[in-house]
Amino acid sequence: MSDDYKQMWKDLGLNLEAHDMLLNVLGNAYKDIYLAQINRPEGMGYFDFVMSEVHGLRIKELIDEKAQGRKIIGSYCVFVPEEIVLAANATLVGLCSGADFAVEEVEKYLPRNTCALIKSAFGFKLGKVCPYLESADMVVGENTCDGKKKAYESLGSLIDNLYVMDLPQMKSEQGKAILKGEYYRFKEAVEKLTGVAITAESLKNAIKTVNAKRSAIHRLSELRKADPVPISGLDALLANQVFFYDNPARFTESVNKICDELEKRIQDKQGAVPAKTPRILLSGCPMAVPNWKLPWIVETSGAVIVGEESCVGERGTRNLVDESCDTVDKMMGAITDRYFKVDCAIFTPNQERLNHIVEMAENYKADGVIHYGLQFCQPYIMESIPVEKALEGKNIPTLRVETDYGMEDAGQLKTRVQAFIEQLR
Ligand code: BJ8
Repeated sequence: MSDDYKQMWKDLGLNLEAHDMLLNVLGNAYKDIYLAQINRPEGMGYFDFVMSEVHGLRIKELIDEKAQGRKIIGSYCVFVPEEIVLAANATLVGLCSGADFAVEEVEKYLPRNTCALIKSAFGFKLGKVCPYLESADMVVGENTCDGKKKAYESLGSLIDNLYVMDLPQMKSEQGKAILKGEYYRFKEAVEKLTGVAITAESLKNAIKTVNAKRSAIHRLSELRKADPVPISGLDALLANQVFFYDNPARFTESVNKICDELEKRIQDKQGAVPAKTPRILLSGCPMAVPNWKLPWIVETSGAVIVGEESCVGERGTRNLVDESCDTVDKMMGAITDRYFKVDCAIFTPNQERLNHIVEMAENYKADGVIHYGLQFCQPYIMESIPVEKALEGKNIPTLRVETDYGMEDAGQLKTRVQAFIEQLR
């Protein structure tokens, strides 16, 4: 690592020793899992570069933006509208992380039976290892599951710029009104932070930018319906993960470039794996970098992942904001309409999600579904039972998996996944 980067991390207040440790873990996992793959599209070179510079060049870009007066806003949930952030001339970055860190310290703040995603957010703060978090001028927490909701009360004592967004729990008209009210409150907070008043023009442009980013991901997803599938699930997941912190325009361009290549691969019947390889749909909790454990197990056990029903995947990216509105109020309404369709398991009842999983399994021609629940995640683990029933009703085999970020259960998981794949053949 260059001395410039070291100085930059030091200026951000990172613990350099702990941060080096984290980068080593990340680099080794990437090498073992990603660079070990064969038949990768050439366009994935861009994502290899992004990952090698994830705490380097991208952070430097953010610091340069800050020097020019632009604000950085961090978020832990796909309910935080990037459109509003961009329209106020700020940058949104995802903060969820997929690795355990500073576990002992974390357990001074949170009970042991808290999901790994929440613990990891605390670990990255307490260990002082996340340059995204440390460069954020505002961090948005959202009242989704009980774990996050209560955790933000403690996180507020560690982060002085925490903003909490309330969210409804039911998909009713009142629920939508709550969300809309919260989006207006957020708009005001962002305008106050940046000193920039959002106009119809800036909001329209922001909607177009985010729609373009989501459309590129939709295009990528569409191409995964082919057999042989032209890209591995691991690579597609990586694109979905990078979605949260790359520059939006550059990300869109890079994903579209890969799609051009994948279209050519499909014409040539060239796959990331041979035709007729068992196809898996993953469904459940989000997988943040570097949480690649389950996809890696699946794809080294003779199957390929063809879709993710996840917030780091189709649940987070499907649906665009209507671009035809011409006033800020109408656009705020269109933004609310789009986000209100996100079928997170915190909603009750949540039939929409069950329908969407069945629909995805059919559309992506999945031979089976693996439902992934993070240990202690009540909403998704409870919902995994109705999910399994809905899929059983359509004769789609399902495997329910509960795990965390540790590797202790990798062997046992692999045995279960292999047996499931065997049953699909
Ligand atoms: S919209 S899925 S990103 S809340 S895994 S912290 S649910 S106990 S992450 Fe999420 Fe927004 Fe919903 Fe999506 Fe709680 Fe479960 Fe932990 Fe979770």
